[in-house]
Amino acid sequence: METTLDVGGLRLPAHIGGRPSTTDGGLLLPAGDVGITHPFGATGFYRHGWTSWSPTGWWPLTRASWRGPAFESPVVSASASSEGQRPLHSSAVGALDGPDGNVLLLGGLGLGMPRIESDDRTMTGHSEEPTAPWFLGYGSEQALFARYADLLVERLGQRNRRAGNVWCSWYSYFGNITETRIREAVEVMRGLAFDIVQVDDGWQPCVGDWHAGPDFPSGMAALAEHIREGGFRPGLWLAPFIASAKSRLFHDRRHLFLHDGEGAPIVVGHNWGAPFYALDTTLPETVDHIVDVFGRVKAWGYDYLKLDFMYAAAIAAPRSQDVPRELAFREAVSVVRSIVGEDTYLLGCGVPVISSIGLFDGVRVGPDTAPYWYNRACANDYSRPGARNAVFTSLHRLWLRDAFELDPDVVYFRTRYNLLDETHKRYLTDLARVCDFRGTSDPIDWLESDESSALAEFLNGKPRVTQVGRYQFTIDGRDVDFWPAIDPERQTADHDLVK
Ligand code: 9PG
Repeated sequence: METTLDVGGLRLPAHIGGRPSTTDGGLLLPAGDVGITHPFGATGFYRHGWTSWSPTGWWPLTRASWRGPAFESPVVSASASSEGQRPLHSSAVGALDGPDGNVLLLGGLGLGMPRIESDDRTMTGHSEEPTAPWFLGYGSEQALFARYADLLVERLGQRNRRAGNVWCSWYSYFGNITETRIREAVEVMRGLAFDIVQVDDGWQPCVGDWHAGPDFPSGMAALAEHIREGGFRPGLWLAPFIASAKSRLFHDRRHLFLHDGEGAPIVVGHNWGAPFYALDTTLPETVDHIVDVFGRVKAWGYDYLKLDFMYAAAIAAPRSQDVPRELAFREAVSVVRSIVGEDTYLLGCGVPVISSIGLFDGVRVGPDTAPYWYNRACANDYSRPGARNAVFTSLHRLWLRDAFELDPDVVYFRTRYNLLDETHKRYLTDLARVCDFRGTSDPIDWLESDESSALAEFLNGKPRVTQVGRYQFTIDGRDVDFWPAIDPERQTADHDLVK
């Protein structure tokens, strides 16, 4: 129906699916397409990426280059190209900057892949499965995003386990881990305030084949035991819903994978020197496989699991059961939860973020950090590894803090093998304080003594954080401004971050 919406003192001409109702902070609009005419012109647009790694943040509507990860284009919308998207689009929630400091927020409240688009005159909402209402509000940014998060939590649930301080192997050793390296890392960490020692990618012979590889001759249970003896809880990385073209699983059980209409398995990404594929998690035989894998992992004694590349279970594809794709993803994660139990901490990585609410204890809310600020070869691609990209997207997802723990990815104290300068490192550690989630990959024996003291202080700190502006905080009374790290004008120039 055509109508005029009264929201937060604005009167907005709109086309909506039925009668709106009022709720705290704004309006609920019934399921169905939404089209709103706004008076703000070419203002700032808040864009939310579908997955952990997808670019998320405020962006001028006039700015052309906004690249998402390649997999997001066919996944989120068949029509969007991966570069120079017009109009700007967003997953689940979008917002526009008003001239008086308030924002206009439109957010989907369900799992049907809600999508927002905006240009200088309109903001529209569309879902693949139009089953849930929308929240629309005009008001203070922090209050409105918090209200939207509450509405999501009411519908999808909430987890409130704490991970504690995490050491993870990825950002120092990458895929080159061995049993010996992890054991040595544990030895030098003894007595430090880490809670979790998490073994990342590289322990398995191949992505898809979840058993100990040749560099882990004592097996994964023995390693978990060693980590526990060191005084830490053992954590493990898996990408349980994908398999590399090189894996035994893909070779032997190809019928478990998502296929296109012609029967060809769908490539959902390239990594580890080969394409990789996604399991059809709606097949009973796949469920049996997932139950097997996690039964084994639990028996090994890992109680913190970093589950990666999880978007694969939610890609657009024909499935053996015709379930909405984000629901298929949630059901598959629920199978994992039913096997590992409530006491296992599940960290979602590469997850569809909004549909992870209520399932994961913690969620990676940005792309990978790296021991460099950003990669000039792909400066406009905010989904790529790089400290700048991680700060940018994670900082724009703080409003999700009541839904799950926010993992902004690791910080660095080392100077060894590190191109980050002190300012860059400080942005990461301050981001971790703001998110209240502390992780690093620095092997303790790589640190100079002042660096290990700084790490110890970071791990033991309980800073008081107050947000005073979109990018401004006080941390234990110290003013912290992330704007220089965010400002798009400073990022793509032919020089590094202006300090
Ligand atoms: C292990 C890593 C680490 C890291 C994760 C994830 O698009 N990509 O090809 C892509 C590759 C790797 C990646 C993210 C995206 O990193 O975020 O912490 O666990 O896997 O392989």
